[in-house]
Amino acid sequence: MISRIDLRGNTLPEGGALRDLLPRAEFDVEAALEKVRPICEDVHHRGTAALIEYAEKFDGVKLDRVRVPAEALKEALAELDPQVRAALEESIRRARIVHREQRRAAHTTQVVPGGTVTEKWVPVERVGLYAPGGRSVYPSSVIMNAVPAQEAGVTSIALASPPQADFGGLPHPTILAACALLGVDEVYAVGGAQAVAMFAYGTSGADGCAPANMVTGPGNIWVAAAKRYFTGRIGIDTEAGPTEIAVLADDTADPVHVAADLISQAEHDPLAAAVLVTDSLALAEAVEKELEPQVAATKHIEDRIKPALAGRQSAIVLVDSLEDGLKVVDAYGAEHLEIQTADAAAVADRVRNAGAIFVGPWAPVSLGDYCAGSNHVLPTGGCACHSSGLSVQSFLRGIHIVDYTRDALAEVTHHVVTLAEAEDLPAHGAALKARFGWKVPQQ
Ligand code: HSO
Ligand code: ZN
Repeated sequence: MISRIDLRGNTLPEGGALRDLLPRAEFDVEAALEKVRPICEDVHHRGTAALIEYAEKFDGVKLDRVRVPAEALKEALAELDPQVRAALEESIRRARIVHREQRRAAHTTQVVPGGTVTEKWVPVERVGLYAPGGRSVYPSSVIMNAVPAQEAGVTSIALASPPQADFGGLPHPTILAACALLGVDEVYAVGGAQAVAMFAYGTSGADGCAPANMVTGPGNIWVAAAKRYFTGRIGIDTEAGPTEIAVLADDTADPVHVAADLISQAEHDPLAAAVLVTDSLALAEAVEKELEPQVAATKHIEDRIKPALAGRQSAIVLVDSLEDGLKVVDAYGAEHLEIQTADAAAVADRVRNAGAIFVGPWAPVSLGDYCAGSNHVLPTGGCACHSSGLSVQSFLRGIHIVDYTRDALAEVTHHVVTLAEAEDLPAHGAALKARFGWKVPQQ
């Protein structure tokens, strides 16, 4: 069901070669780009009329408007199962606790007497959130996108989600209910690349959507391609690829837990990656054995879990020591990394590359997916080596405010003029000299 990569008895390959041992599944955003380009440009030129046509073509729904009326949000909340409502509220409450603490106050640094640089943090003005429909109707992802934006102070937040034929052309009711709980009341029944285009360009008319400065939220390959298409024009979160879990475990780990956690993320997608890295052959064998009955007992067996576990993106990697295990997981840079070892906190402390780290036996990835308080929008595909998950910081811009007195400027002018001349940019130096009678002030 899952392949083994035995690295024992060998010196580990370095960096890139080590990473290549665990290739990610093919997720060709570049190829999808060609297909989304005309869709995005069509939305640019024809606005809502194009959105309505694509709803019919891709979602099989005839719409006469794309903006979801306020009553539909209220109704979805009224009809939400009370237990689901309670769980969503708890998820929101915990996410708010964590994200509120990420806010940053302005900070002023005195560089020299009379010379200060202040960094102030300003929220993005308008954000478009995307929530997928189809196989991945995740109200939890609406929470994970909306809460950091709201806690950052973004005042204008809109959400787009595909119209569903089964729900009268509205987005899925749990998505609408989650919006109502979060206080997101501007919602559009628009899916795929066309939703990203709607946010990027804006649309006009009574049913129009104002352009957004940033678009975040998970989506399929078309959404990822549209985000790439608009990179540079609007802000985006990191491109979301298939979900992945890595577990670094020793012989103290419980194979039942490890198998359950690997399956939990394989459940998302046939391209999902589940990787166990261990120095214990006994654990590897026990997990292999445990996977069979657990997979057989779950729901999405044939369409997602089996292909995900059997794919070359998933494996059990045997290493000589935890030390080597740390090298492997650092080279891999998993979206989610569980540490299931003795003294797990100390091992977790040594990890450098992971989207989020889950420590010990009582912090499974599924907790983080819903109710840990942490964010579940995390870098995939090895992007954890250079990027972070979604946070309040994602929706803030740090602006430097430079404030110097005459004396403070005079004192440093000779250095500025020297550097300007060294770069053959004399007008740069002149801008300072103009303030001192076209001379460099004496030191
Ligand atoms: N594990 C997914 C998020 C998710 N899980 C949503 C359940 N619902 C990517 O981090
Ligand atoms: Zn998940």
